[in-house]
Amino acid sequence: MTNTLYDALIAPHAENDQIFLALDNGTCWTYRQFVQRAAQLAHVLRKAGVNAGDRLVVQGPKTAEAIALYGAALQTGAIYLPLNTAYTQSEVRYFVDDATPTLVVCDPGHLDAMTDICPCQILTLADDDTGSLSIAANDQPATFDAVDRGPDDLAALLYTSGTTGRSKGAMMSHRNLLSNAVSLTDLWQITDQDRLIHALPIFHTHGLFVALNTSLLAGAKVRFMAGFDTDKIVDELPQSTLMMGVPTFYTRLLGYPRLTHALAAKMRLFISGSAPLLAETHTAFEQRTGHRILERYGMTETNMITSNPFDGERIAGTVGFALPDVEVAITVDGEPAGPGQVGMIEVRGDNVFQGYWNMPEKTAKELRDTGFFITGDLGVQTEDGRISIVGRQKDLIISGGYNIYPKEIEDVINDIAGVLESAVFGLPDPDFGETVVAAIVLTDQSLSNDAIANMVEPQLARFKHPRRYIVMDALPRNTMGKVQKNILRTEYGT
Ligand code: MLC
Ligand code: AMP
Repeated sequence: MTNTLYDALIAPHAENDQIFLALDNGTCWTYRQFVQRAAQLAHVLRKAGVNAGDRLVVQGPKTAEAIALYGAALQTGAIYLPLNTAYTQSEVRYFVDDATPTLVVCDPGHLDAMTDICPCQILTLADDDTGSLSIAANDQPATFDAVDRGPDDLAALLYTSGTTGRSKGAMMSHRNLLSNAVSLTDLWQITDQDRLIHALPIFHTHGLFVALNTSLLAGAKVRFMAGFDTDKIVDELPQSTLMMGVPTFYTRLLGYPRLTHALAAKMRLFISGSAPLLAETHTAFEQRTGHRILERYGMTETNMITSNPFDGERIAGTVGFALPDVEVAITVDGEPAGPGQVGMIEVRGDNVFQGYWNMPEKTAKELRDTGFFITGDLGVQTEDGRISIVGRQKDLIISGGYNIYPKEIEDVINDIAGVLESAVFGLPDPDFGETVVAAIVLTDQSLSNDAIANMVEPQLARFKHPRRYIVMDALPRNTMGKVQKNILRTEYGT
């Protein structure tokens, strides 16, 4: 039997007694314990009827047990589908309806809400490991024969919102995930001597695949934190060698007086991605710590695409070069752009996903027959291949590393009686990079901003909530009738 990801990431650690996860409460899991726990959980999944190709939805706490559950999903051949813990019931309903999972695992506090919307079986995962999944696993055998899965079989389904408002499930194969983990581990020279500060959520590509698949491949130690806490990160820096974060991590660390060269002396690499890192953050961080942050660029559908070099020059404001096994093309109207010419960033390689779940038309629009995926990001490339992202063709806000699609919020606002139309856009924010603002035109002038917020907020995760509503007589439009969000951004951006 072979199982591409299990064989590469998990099986080699069956007798490894080095520390894998160092937890907030001071306890640790060795690699061997992790492998055994994953096997126990795999038995529970199988008893719950989870077979190869079935979807396993997980919306739960960030714990070591949750990582073992990811390992268990790989072993059973299930397609792992993690969900942001901030999603509301109505958001989760869409994912469950679309993915038709065999099993849902959720926090015990969400069990009632989940029962209302899930026709399938539900088990719970608690932050103190007292959920029904954990209890059922305790008396299971500590070995499990991994199910046969090849490189082209699906390992994960990650939902990513779209410009049309409906989220799309990006189908990731074993090959997609493994090829990227191998490239990154090699490029960033991650080894079993590393200790990674892990403060990212584990329901996105960055915290789950970039951080954990590379650590598993290298046998690195992971300081696994339940969330981002500046104090705790500063405490961990002297014992650690590696950190991966979104730009907000770095701006928050810069606001901290204890951050000095001496504190980060043992660190060998700080990596940033998921959102643009301002050149001023890059410079200020180097002045304070002596480290040049390595910025890389990626996407849910493609895993990581480019990276600044580990050994060569890391240039602020650029995202570096295509990874060794990834092709990047910059195109204008589908034709190659010249050096220095702005165009669409397109990507091809083993890293590129298998298409959108149940959405062949959407897949065909974004994934060319040639294998190139159209990212929606605009970039330029120098003659020697260094890439800079200069904008986005897609209407997208990135707040603290979370993608927010304005259309999804506009749809909710426009459904409110008394609202004629709305335009949601991003304004610069010192903490999150961008913040969400909604311009609205009313038909009922008595409708207050608070009343609108009260109707919008239960339907959307907190990070998507507009932080400001601006009532206008009319939205600015061009001669074609298209709303000009650039005018709104300029007018309200100061
Ligand atoms: C939290 N809040 C946010 C927010 N995160 N609002 C907008 N944008 C965000 N990103 C809300 C909280 O609910 C809270 O609401 C308020 O803002 C302040 O919260 P906080 O305590 O300051 O936030 P915190 O919990 O510290 O979280 C901030 C953060 C977190 C930056 C640590 O957002 C985070 O971990 N972001 C990383 C996202 C990520 O992993 N992205 C990778 C996607 S993969 P209230 O009610 O208190 O006002 C990808 C591909 C690639 O993009 O290339 O990697
Ligand atoms: P997601 O769909 O959540 O995976 O987010 C992917 C998007 O994040 C990309 O299409 C880019 O727009 C953005 N992104 C990721 N990394 C970077 C980066 N280093 N600089 C600028 N934008 C980035």
